[in-house]
Amino acid sequence: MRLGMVLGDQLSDSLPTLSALDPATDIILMAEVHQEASYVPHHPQKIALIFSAMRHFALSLKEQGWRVIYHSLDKHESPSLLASVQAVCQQETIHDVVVTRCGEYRLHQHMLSWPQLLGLPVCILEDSRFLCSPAEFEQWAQGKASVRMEFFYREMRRRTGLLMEGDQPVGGQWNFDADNRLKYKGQVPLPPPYQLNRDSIDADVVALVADRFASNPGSLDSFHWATTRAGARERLDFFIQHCLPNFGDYQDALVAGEPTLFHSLISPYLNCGLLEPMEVCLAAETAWYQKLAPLNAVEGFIRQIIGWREFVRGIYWLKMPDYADSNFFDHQQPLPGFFWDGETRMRCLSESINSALDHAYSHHIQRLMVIGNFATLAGLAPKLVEEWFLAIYADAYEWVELPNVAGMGLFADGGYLASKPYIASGNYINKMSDYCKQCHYQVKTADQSDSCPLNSLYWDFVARHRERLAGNHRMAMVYRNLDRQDPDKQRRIFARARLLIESLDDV
Ligand code: FAD
Ligand code: DLZ
Repeated sequence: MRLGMVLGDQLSDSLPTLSALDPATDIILMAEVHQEASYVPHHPQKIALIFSAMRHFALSLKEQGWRVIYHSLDKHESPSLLASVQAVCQQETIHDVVVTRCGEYRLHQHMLSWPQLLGLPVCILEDSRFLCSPAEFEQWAQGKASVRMEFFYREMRRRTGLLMEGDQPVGGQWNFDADNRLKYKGQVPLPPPYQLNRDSIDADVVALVADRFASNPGSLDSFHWATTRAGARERLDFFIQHCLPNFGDYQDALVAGEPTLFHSLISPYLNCGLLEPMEVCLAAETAWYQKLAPLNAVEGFIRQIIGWREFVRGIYWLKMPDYADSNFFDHQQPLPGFFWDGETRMRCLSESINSALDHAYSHHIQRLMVIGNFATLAGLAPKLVEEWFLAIYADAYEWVELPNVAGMGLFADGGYLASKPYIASGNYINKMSDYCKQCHYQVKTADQSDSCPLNSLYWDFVARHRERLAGNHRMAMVYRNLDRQDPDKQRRIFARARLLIESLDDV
């Protein structure tokens, strides 16, 4: 008989492993294992989501007639996925093992050694739940010194037919991003609160995680993730009805006390398999055809999924393992303690990091223009920032986290993914949010002892990295502005930046 291993982020009925096997003769193995639960200090909500979703998925496979062996951490403690497979192979007559290509390089490499370690053939199937395979991406990227999402995205629009009229984009434009930059000032009501029903599987898992991962960073109190396919689909439907119409306009907005705004909160479900990219995009496209949401919202949303999501995955598999060592600016600063406890007087960071600690979620602009921006300007070591992002978000798996953090957030890859660093002074945060008016620091100055740290760090960063960045034509204006600064003021700005960098824990 054949043994199919289903991982915690492979919870899809369409998984190639399931299509390759026969419920009448073959076995499925799923295992909660110490190694996967602890290779970074995952947020307890992330572990609870994955374990509970795994248990629900195992149940649904059994209902469909599969024989499922399930190793739960409380009843059958297993150190690793391999150890779980070995345990089953000792009890059953297994002729070969079938897996779908996993999401992370470290595990993929390990699985390549499984045939030798198990003494059995191991068949690794391509993951058909993505719209572009690593081989197809490699072919597209071939010969390009750097890659740009926009051109990849157009290919994906043509390939999927989403929002297309023949070979042209509907509305005559591929990208409506320029329309999607409004500050939110209550122009439209926020979505209503979203309620989730919990069952005894969720309760058991939450108790287990509270007990076993008590010292991991982040709170379990507001565990708010759906753990079934039906729950994830309900969340998608809620988004389409209540959030999508305003998703585009306020996509980049930041509002104190409102960590989710009009965002979908579906990335954890897409990434663990409870939702599939095409069904999500079709739901959004249908809303446009039915005139329930405007084109700037629907195009913007679909672009995130068939564009950014597939694009970063392509980069990950193309560039690993070297990508994980990227450090273009040679940044070495340790992570300030407030990344783990949220205690900082910078309102923008406090809002974004506390959202992550409380909910295992922050939205894109919080991740990019607040946390990533600060990490870049303050010179934090990419490896430490990457580990934090991988640990803290419910949607974080290295294939999607690493290119977003190293490539988009930190420009650590020197511009392979992004054409310039995503950096900004407090002015940008003030333009897009209501954070600054409630902040301890003054956003209008850069050289005073109470000036917004982003302002001082911004100018210090661009000056410090002139050699690396001045040749980038998209940075030309920034360097012109730097060179126009009053020299005395500039000295004070740099002095303040140095003080800040020496005491990052205290900002
Ligand atoms: P929405 O804003 O509603 O967007 C819809 C969907 O588009 C998301 O659910 C997601 O699947 C997809 N999407 C949007 N942007 C991206 C992107 N840049 N890359 C991949 N998919 C995208 N996303 C993750 O899924 N896991 C991560 O670990 C992760 N780490 C990030 C780290 C940094 C520094 C940055 C800048 C971005 C990161 N992202 C990550 C991308 C993005 O921030 C999240 O996908 C998004 O915030 C998830 O919330 P949402 O479902 O409400 O998204
Ligand atoms: C993230 C995660 C966690 C926390 N625990 C498990 C687990 O116990 N068993 C499992 O099969 N998968 C888990 N996962 C997801 C894996 O880490 C993921 O499959 C790999 O990182 C590859 O993407």
